[in-house]
Amino acid sequence: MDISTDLCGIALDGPVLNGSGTYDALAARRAFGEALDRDFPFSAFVSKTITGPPRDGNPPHRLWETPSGMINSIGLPNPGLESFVSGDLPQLVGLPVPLIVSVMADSVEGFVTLIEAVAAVEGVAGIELNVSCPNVHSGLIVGEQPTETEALMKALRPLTSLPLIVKLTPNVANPENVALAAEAGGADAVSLINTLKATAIDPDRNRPWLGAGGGGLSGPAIRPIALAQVRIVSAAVTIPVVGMGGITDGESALEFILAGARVVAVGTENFRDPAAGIAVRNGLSAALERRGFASLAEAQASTLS
Ligand code: RRO
Repeated sequence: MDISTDLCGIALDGPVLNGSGTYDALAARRAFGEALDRDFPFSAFVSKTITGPPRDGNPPHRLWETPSGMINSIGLPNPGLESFVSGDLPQLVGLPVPLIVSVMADSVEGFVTLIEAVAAVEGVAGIELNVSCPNVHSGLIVGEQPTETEALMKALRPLTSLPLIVKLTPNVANPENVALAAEAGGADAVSLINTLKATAIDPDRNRPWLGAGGGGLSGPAIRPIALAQVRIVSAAVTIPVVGMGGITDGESALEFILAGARVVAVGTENFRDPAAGIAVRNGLSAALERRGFASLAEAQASTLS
């Protein structure tokens, strides 16, 4: 089964990526060594989101398991741009697959600094702009406003010829309006969905379980919402869509392709099984074959809108 594809010019040997922040490729390399490079679980790797200044992240607890899902309140801990560029980034460009670096800032100027620094590094294949984290409260959430999203993209687009992928929030009534704004501003692709705002209460302490009070829900519990949003967004825009939200196996990956996603990403399932990407890739080939598709491209083209 030929499952090779591309994402806005990035050639991929398969359509399964990781969701940003759900898989630590450097820790996995330390744990699994060369075996990991021989069968890396994803066809492109998306880094954890990086900010300009270093961040500690949210107070504990940061994770809460729900029926068929997980709430995270991680709060974007990261070493900051400078340390990332000199430390993790040179190792990440050495992974056996294309690297997409995820960045986030609370101002246009902050995004400019991040993009200029990351785009200058040889071997970076693309940049994902995270305008949708539910756990960072910096006033206006750019990705909730089409006008803000378009203005941001218009400011950033001239800075690099690398593909720019905008990570959309599901926490809006009409995600297609934000996607259309990203496209109008020059985005090469959109990825969705980020997590859904959620909380969990600890009745014994009579307060939220998560240290920051709430977080973002992910996992199979959100898959039907993700599928609906991928379907409506991919019907609205002409740029490719990276679909994610509760993918656990080949069948659920195929659901996203048929909903209009060009490629898919595995997130929460990586916490349960670090080799989930391999199972999803192999399962997708089998699922395509069972449905009589001759290739992934045929399934991508068969999408109903
Ligand atoms: O770090 C986080 O808390 C986080 C981020 Br940046 C994001 O984009 N989505 C999410 O669920 N958690």
